[in-house]
Amino acid sequence: MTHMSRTKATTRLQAAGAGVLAAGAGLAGASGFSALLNGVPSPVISVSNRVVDWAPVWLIEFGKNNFGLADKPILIGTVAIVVVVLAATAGLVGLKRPTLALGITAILGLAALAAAATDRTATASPFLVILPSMLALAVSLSTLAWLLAALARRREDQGDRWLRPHPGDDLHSNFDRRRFLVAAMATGAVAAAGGVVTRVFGDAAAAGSRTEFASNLTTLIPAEKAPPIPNGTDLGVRGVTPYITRNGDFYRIDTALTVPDVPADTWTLRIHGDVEEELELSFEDLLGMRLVERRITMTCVSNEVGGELIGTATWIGVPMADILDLVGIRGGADGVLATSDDGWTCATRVSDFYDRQALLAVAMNGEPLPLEHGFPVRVVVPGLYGMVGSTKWVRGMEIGRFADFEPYWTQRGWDAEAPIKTQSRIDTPTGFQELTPADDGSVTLGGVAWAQTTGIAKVEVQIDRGDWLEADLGTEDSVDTWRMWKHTWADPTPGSHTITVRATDKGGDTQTSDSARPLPNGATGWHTITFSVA
Ligand SMILES: Nc1nc2c(c(=O)[nH]1)N[C@H]1C(S)=C(S)[C@@H](COP(=O)(O)O)O[C@H]1N2
Ligand SMILES: [Mo]
Repeated sequence: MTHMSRTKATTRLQAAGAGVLAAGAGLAGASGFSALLNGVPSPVISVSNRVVDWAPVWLIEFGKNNFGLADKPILIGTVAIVVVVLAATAGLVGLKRPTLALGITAILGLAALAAAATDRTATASPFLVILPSMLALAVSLSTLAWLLAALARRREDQGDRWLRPHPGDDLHSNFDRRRFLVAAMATGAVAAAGGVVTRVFGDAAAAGSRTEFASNLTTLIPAEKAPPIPNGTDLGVRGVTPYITRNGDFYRIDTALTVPDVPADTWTLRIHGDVEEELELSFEDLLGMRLVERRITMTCVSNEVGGELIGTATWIGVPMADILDLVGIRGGADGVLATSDDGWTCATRVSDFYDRQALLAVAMNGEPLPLEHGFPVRVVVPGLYGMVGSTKWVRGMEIGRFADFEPYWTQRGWDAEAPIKTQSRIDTPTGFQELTPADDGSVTLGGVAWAQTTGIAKVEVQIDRGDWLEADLGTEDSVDTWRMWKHTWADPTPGSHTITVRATDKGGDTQTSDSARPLPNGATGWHTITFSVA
């Protein structure tokens, strides 16, 4: 490489770096600023929220099923990478055409501003909501202009120098290298300061509120306690999910990229529409009502056959029936459109809230609701997939005609009504696992089956396409929870095998073997595992 081309390459790198630095300072500054405000997402989050709302259904399903809890960081990371690439490009373009570079930056900034202005998760006033992206725009434009100017000065000088017989001994170019360095360091400092402020002030106010409620929770005695879990409910087979899912292991599905921050003392639930009397409940009001405790298995409509988007918890809350009785539903109204703090919506039939004994829940497994699971208050409806009933961070309920509502997922092609389908899952063995027979030569196969609000009557397994064999069932705790099953294969032959499972509910319906994808109302088909015996 010649001296000149090496200098050119360095200059290009510096220009790209200048673009990234300027964007980084703008976005980090904006994120620090939004951390200081309530209900104002940072520009990167607002843009990511737009991606979530506009993404095609297949992509969202792919994310939920393949990345699980990591889908959110992966999305935000992807948005960040795109920003870095665009910002580096703007910097490079700026070497020759600074005005164009500033134009590109301005367009990106305005796009972020538009995303912020239309962000459904923002709860602050529209003016406050666009402040961080305006700051991002101002900071990245000014720092980019500064950095490019410093680079341009250097280039001119170096251009002169290349014409000289002895390059390198130019005091002037050393001075300007320093000038660029100073500008770059100042920009970097703005970015770092934004990062620190985000770190220090970005914590959810709800976290403190949750800790406070946790210490009062022990004094909260439900009027109606759940009966103890009967002996034999959990069969204790190794490798099978525990009967009660720990909060930390409970699947999480929602459109929230940052968990809505709702301290209990600011929470209210407004119930309006076709009601005798409009009502606004505070958290204290809710705790003053009749609390009941129930074990309920929740399931996501996106759960694939054999999937893990399902879990069982003990919930404490106020029966939705009591709430609806309190407001008095006017004749003709048969639906409730619930809205969450982050603007997600969900429609449920009034009859489902009554018949399925839905709860407005405040506690999950003896703790306040975890922030990701809806703190301080969420709905839980037994027997309905989460998207059509179990609103987290619930803030509003509009009573009206079910057929008139167009909630979030219905707008995206999912069914308005989605009762949970009877399903069964093999937990042990896992795919291609090699099982070692016990001392008596047997191997134990096991898993869970569910048919919420109906109950499981029978689970059968089929080994290597042989006869269907009835599995042993755990004791039934409640029809609203899953039921454990196991099958002991007394004399397995060494080598490769398959096992298939199917359940029959108490209505006499056996799971269909037809396989269907989750869209639009839940997956069907039998779970099959290939494994081997040692
Ligand atoms: N506010 C809000 N509530 C929501 C959702 C959401 O995206 N936003 N997703 C629903 C879906 S699709 C499911 S399956 C359940 C999941 O509840 P969990 O995350 O506590 O398991 O929440 C439901 N409630
Ligand atoms: Mo879901």
